[in-house]
Amino acid sequence: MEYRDVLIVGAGIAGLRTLYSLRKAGFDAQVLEASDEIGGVWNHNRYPGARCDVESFDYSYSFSKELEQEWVWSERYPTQPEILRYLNHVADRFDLRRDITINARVEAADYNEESATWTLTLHDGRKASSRYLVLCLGQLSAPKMPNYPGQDRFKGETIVSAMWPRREIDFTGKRVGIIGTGSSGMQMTPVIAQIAERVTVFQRTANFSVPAANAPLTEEEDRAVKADYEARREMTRNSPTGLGFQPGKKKTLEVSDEEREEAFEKAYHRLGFGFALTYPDILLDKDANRVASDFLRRKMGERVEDPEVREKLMPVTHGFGTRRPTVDSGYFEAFNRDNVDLADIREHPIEAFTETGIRTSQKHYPLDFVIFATGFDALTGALLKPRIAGRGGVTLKEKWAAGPITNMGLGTAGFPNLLIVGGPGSPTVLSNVMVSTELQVDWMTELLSHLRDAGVREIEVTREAEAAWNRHVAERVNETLYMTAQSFYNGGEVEGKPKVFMPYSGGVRHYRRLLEQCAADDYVGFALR
Ligand code: N01
Repeated sequence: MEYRDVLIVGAGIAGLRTLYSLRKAGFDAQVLEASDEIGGVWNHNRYPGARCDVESFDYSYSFSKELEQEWVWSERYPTQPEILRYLNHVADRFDLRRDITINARVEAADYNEESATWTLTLHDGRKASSRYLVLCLGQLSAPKMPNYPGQDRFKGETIVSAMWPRREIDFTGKRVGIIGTGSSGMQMTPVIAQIAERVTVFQRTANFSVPAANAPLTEEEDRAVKADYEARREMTRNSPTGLGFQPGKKKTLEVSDEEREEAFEKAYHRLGFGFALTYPDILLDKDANRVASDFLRRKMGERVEDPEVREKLMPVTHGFGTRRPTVDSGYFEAFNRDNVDLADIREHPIEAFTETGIRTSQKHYPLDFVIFATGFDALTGALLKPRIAGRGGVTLKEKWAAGPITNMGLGTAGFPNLLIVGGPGSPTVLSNVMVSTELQVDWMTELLSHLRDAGVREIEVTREAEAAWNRHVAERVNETLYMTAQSFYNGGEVEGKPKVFMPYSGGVRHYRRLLEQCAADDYVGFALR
């Protein structure tokens, strides 16, 4: 493969955006994509009911006014097929495909200190090299599967939600077991329940959820947003989560019970994730969090008819928002159907898979399908899959053995000319990914342009800067309740993973200011040579 200025790994939302921006800035860039299709997680997560829980208008690129005006979203929350169509449209509309190589899985990346270049080795032995390497591998893209005794013995079909087969799967007349009750499990349950003969949800941890209030978008809504799209964009960029919501001014317990009930009701029925910002201290103060959690448990409970099932579906292990809540479409109501069961595997754990189903400590569930909606090795999983070797051959895996360390999530010392979009230490998973991604990509594009103009051939995060940033990430999270729960934010989802909080909880707006400040201060925290 030809030598390029920049090699980008991954053709998901971030990779496509990076290619667009770098090419526009005059760089010779190429994307390497492991799959045979672009789209990243939206290519792989094709399970029934897969949908984004950020509104369509906000879960879209802002770099082209024409694209903004041309594309028409059909629903308030876009489905996976619609997002994948959108990403393919973007790839065609901006002629990105000519610089995307599909079926190109990067297995290794080695930094050559003499030439200040990266050499990548693909799964089939092909090599590619470049001055800069930009990793756009996603935060929730390395699927994680359970390892129950007898899993291989099961004679039915096993499907991983994040590696959903492309062929049509017909659940008609079938008994389906769904393991996992995060966003994926909660989204697919009501949809599969409408087709399958029986659905059993194996729940280890009950989860908080706010109803999506999804609906088709009308022409009026489309016109209204497009008449002043920039105002909406500015609101998202200047909000803590990239979703356009500003936290309420008064604290949760400063208002009367009636006022709070009214505010919660309004947010619950309309705002999705915005519910968390009804008051500014819901994720900061445990009493405020308890009140919000109680409200949600009551509302979630009202959606379930059977008192025993209702009780089991109520989250008790953590406060609202300390683990990723979901925005669901009919999850709780699905349990009112005759063909949907809840297996509480915290109370009665799965003992083994059998040839014909799953045996818990309570009973045997005969199944034709088992779906693993069991989540991801979050934030670091995909970055540590390839062997990435920096200075002195030290690998990223070795460097991050005690947990990831980065400067603003963008890079790490010892790995010159390597940039990460959505890396640990960035706010990405705590925000609207689109907004964080565009922010980081625009910043990187300016950075690389500056390096080119200044004749710099090597850039590297300093040890001091990354140590200071990790301290800052830890200080900010200690102001919140995030560490009161085990979650994929803090390594709690994978046994043996370092238990450190990985995303930046200081908010998108603040992160944006820090990026701007860093650039204004001649990229302080990065050594330019
Ligand atoms: O994964 P999760 P997800 N035995 O980690 C359970 C994004 N996303 O794919 O909590 C039994 O949330 C686990 O139980 P526990 C979004 O950011 C976005 O659903 O570990 N159960 C949990 O219930 C989301 O937050 C959209 O006790 C096991 C579940 O599996 C993120 O991806 C849509 C188990 C995993 O939940 C992850 O969501 C979908 C085991 N061995 C996903 N191991 C959008 O709408 C794990 N579990 C944008």
